[in-house]
Amino acid sequence: MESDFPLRKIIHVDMDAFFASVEQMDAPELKGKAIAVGGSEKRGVVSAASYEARKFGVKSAMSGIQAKRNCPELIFVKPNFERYREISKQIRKIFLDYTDLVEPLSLDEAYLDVTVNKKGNPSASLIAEEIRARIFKEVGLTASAGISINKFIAKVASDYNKPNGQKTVNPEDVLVFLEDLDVRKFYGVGKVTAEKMYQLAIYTGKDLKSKSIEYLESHFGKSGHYYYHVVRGIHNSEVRPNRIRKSLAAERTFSENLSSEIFMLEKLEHIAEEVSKRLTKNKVAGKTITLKIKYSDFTLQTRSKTLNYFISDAHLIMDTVKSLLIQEELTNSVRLLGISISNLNTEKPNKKVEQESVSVQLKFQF
Ligand code: DCP
Ligand code: CA
Ligand code: CA
Repeated sequence: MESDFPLRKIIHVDMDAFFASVEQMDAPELKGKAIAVGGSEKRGVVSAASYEARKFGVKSAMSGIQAKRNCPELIFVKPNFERYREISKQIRKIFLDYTDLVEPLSLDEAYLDVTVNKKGNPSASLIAEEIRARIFKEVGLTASAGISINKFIAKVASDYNKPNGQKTVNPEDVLVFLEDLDVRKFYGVGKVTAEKMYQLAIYTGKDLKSKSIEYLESHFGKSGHYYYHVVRGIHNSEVRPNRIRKSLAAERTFSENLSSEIFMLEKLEHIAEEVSKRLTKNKVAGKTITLKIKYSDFTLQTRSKTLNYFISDAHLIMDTVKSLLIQEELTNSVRLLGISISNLNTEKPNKKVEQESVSVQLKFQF
């Protein structure tokens, strides 16, 4: 193991079937039942599926219609984000009893650096046990955890014994663990990249490790550099608490691909309103508007425009989004649209973006 840097003890905690488990906890008649949060049997997309529903192949991002087809007894429940945020705060409070180095990745998961911790407990595995037991007792939900020397391995390991389990990858086991790992399980390797790797006969960490950094960079660009290192157990990214928000975004995946720009504009208006609402809530405004388009073949395109003034109003956001949408013809039908706003007025002004500028980038999702 190459270790020119001190070994850290990182825990990744991730709640099990988060939205679905919350709904089952709050409505006991849903316990033990196949439920889907979000979508309906006629339209929309499933956000979360209970473990009972997963047995029938119901998954997040699946259309409601398909989900009902797979599982006729499926019960659809409306999401209640306020409630998920409340629970997210409760679990974060538990984490903070152990360390201040807590980096939330989303509402239901976070990295914790417990190398030095408030309990003086040298065992990260025991801390993870304790945290999971407290989440169960104090919140009423189960969580899973991964424990290892860096964020990447901890994240991958938290899925290993899911649900309600944990997995520790000790320093001496890191290299073997990574070699045996299917590249589809690598954090940062999406569906498209995984397919590309499979086509290059890269199926496992071991295959990945046999490739030179030049080879990986030539096929995967900057990410190649990342893959080359993480597979060798090198991932120095620190656990960063209270990351200062650099952007705000909202997006929607559609159950049917869209090809008409009129329909897209209608969807984008809702997304712009959501972004605007969140900007207002956070008392910020931004200058750079980015339109994200994921095509039906999973390629991802982003188009951005930087204004020379800050905006937060939904109509103003939409004006820019419209110009970005018509800027260039769409190459395919669209499965996801998103809007993000960055260059927020909470940041120090950046000289480079003071000018109005437009940029287009085409890349694969990873
Ligand atoms: N979510 C969503 N849309 C998606 C994926 C997830 O709205 N495409 C929401 C619902 C999930 C929550 O985020 O409950 C957490 O996502 P996870 O990927 O962690 O999935 P779950 O917690 O539902 O399941 P798991 O037990 O596999 O972690
Ligand atoms: Ca989860
Ligand atoms: Ca998660």
